[in-house]
Amino acid sequence: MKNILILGAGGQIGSELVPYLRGIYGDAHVVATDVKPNEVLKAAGPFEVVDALDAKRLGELADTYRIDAVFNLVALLSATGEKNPTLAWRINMGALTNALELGREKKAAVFTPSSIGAFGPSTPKDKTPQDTVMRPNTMYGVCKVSGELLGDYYHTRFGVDTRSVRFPGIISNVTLPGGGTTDYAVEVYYAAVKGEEFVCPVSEGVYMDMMYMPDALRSIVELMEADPAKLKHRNSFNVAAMSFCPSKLFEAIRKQAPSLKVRYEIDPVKEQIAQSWPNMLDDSCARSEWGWKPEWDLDSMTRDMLEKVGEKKTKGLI
Ligand code: VAH
Repeated sequence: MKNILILGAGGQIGSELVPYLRGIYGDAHVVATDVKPNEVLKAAGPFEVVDALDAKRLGELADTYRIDAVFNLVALLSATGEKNPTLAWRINMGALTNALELGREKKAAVFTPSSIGAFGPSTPKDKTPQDTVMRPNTMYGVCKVSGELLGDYYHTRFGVDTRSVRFPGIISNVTLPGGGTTDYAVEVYYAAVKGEEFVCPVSEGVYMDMMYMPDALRSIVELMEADPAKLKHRNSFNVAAMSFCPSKLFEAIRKQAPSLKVRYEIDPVKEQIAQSWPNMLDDSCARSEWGWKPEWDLDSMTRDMLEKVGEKKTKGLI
């Protein structure tokens, strides 16, 4: 990859993926785009305001910057998608279709994340296989399964180099996530640092796969740089790092921030979604086909999150 175009660069993943990629490939080789201005991303490299649904404008940018890889991060997340399913379908699938068409027309590789949200209540919950039943009951999940099928179609039908991972809930300390079922696992660190009571929207025993952002960023580059001859799968690889429920997370935080106070106010939409997702994925295919291996666990992530979010509080940023 020499010139990468990022769609949806201002979101939770994009705001950290852009600087991460610029550190590897060079600032001028990573073109960040988002539907709204972003001074932080613009300060360090090429940034364009563009709607990912505007195929014509995307084609012009791909020519201007001689793009050879497209990373599509545009998504209305699971809980938001249930509030406006038709909008979620239009945005999520419109952006992905444009990214895949760019890949076909410009002979560019295409990365777009799938999610544990692509699985549903009939999927085996423990050690969820790479290839298994996928009947999600959320619009987000329907978009993710459809996206996986489209990604494989563009590869087999048009030879586009499409690759993807099924991300767990991603924990990060730069940009807060918005509208996701796993957002609680990010928000609680802010409550712990600020000494505020945390109101948890999902029940204490519901397990979900989770991953720290540094592992997520590395998984994207390692997959995109992997030898294509070794890939038996493409869209999308199970990747896993840790699995926990709210009570396990709060226990880990209290080891370092003992005064954390929590109460539960169950959000029925988030609870239903969380209960429909797997407890822990089997990521053996990612490990064998391109060498995936997580580096962060719950305790090391918690130490780093409390330190980084604590620094934001010290600087008056939160
Ligand atoms: C969500 N954070 O909660 C996203 C993610 C696996 C969860 O897809 O919708």
